[in-house]
Amino acid sequence: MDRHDPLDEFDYDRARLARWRARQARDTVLSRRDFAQLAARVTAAAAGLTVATTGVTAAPARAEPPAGPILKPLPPELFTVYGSNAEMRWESMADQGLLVPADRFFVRNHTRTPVLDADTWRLRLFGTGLHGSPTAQAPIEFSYSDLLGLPAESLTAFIECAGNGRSFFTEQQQDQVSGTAWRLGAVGVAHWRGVRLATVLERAGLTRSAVDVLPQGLDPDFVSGGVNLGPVRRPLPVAKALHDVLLAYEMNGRPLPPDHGFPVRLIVPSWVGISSIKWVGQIEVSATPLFSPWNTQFYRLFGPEYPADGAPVIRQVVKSAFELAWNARLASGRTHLLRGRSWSGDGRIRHVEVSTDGGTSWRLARPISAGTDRAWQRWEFPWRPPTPGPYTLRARATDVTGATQPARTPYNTLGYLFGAVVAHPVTVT
Ligand SMILES: Nc1nc2c(c(=O)[nH]1)N[C@H]1C(S)=C(S)[C@@H](COP(=O)(O)O)O[C@H]1N2
Ligand SMILES: [Mo]
Repeated sequence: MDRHDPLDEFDYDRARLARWRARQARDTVLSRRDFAQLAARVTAAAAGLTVATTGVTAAPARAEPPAGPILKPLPPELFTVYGSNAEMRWESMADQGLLVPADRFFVRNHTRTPVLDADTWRLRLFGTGLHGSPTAQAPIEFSYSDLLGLPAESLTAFIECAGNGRSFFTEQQQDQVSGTAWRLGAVGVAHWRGVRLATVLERAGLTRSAVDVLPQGLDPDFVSGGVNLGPVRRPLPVAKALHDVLLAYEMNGRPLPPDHGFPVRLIVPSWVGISSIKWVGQIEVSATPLFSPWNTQFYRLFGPEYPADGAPVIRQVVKSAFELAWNARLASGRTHLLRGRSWSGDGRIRHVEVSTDGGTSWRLARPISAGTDRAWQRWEFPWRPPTPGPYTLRARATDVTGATQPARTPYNTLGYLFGAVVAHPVTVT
């Protein structure tokens, strides 16, 4: 890369500022002065102005902010990048504990990561499901420090894109589907901390007639097929909203990184990733059901095996993955401790079986540590490959409801919820 390429420099500067800002927030729990200074720098940088502050590189004049859709570094050993999305490489979890560090957590952006200022950020609530039916023009507001002042709760949960595993519809079943061709890396477990959505809804004056809430992101509008569908938003029933949903401001003990929703995102445990709206700016609370393209047009199951108007996509299904590179090379004549993880949107994993012979015979994997309802189960499986050559490894989990990964997932046009056993190729040398 040419160090003096103004485009690269501009990208780098913006990403660096965003990271500096997140670190600053962590270290000082929001020093107002730093935020104000940084906000001035970011604004100036976005406008292409030169800022006379030490340590900040002069940015060239530009009409459009050119930052990439994802701000954090995406080294090829940690990620596979597809446009505005980045998939975690499973081999990068081989030396990790239960949690996925933020540096390798997958990113799914419909557009791009916005750089938001926690000082001026507000969560706005309105709608017919709140006492007095406040309007969008005169909403009930919570600032970032209001949220920090409310009782905090933590939970360890996975977020998984509904399209995780989509490429296997084509690769294993010859089904033609549309969407990002994820393998199994559009999932991650983190420790989230924030305020229960229930707490905020109650303080905002939730009525007993409320049925749906509609959280909406502050990222740019999503344009699909030339049609502007507006900000990313997806309705959530009040029952779920009150049950275990978090308005999270921390991920793994630090302020949310920009790419994962800074300053505040929803965490909707066990449900499809699209429910966990990042950069949430407003929540409509309604006494009548709400709709958005994200529950009518996308994130529905369409296909010959589903009703004409589609079936809803709500919870994630049972899945398993090996902590191995795709086409990993393993030495013959020694025992390898294969490791992996399994998870389900319906609760903890009961057991995991592994096959190293094309699915003919299966043996139980050994669980590593206790499973939890909303995270994944780690497991290991000793394997001594008999002779060199190509092999396929398979893992098949069963959850607490008795649901087991099938051999085939029914086809749906958008390729959601691929839960079938995945054949993971390796080469023994
Ligand atoms: N505002 C907003 N929220 C969003 C999205 C988005 O593009 N914009 N993507 C959703 C999707 S489809 C998924 S799978 C998760 C991904 O979360 P992550 O990027 O933190 O891994 O965020 C969800 N929340
Ligand atoms: Mo997603």
